[in-house]
Amino acid sequence: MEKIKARPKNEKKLKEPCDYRVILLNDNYTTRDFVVEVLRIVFHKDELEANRLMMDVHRKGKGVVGQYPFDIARTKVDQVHNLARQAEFPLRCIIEEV
Ligand code: TYC
Repeated sequence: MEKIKARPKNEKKLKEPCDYRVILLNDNYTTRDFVVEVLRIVFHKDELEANRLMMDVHRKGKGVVGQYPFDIARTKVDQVHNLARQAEFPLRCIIEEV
């Protein structure tokens, strides 16, 4: 049987790109239905999970709605803010390095 060679000592390990959490923030003006829609459209949550997440953010003030590589996380944040702006809601989300 062929032996699997160990990585030579001087060979640098390639670092995995860092993931980022997307965190949704509660506010007193955005409707619950709108938040659920955003969670379905942008984060591909089903109805049940979207409702659960929305209520979790509503009760706790914020909550993680996904974890992605930086560019994807940033795009999701932009999508949320664009949808919120169009609908004239103050819904906000932020990213945080894992
Ligand atoms: N707190 C809002 C309300 O009662 C609902 C809401 C939930 C808003 C989650 C934002 O990220 C949010 N209408």
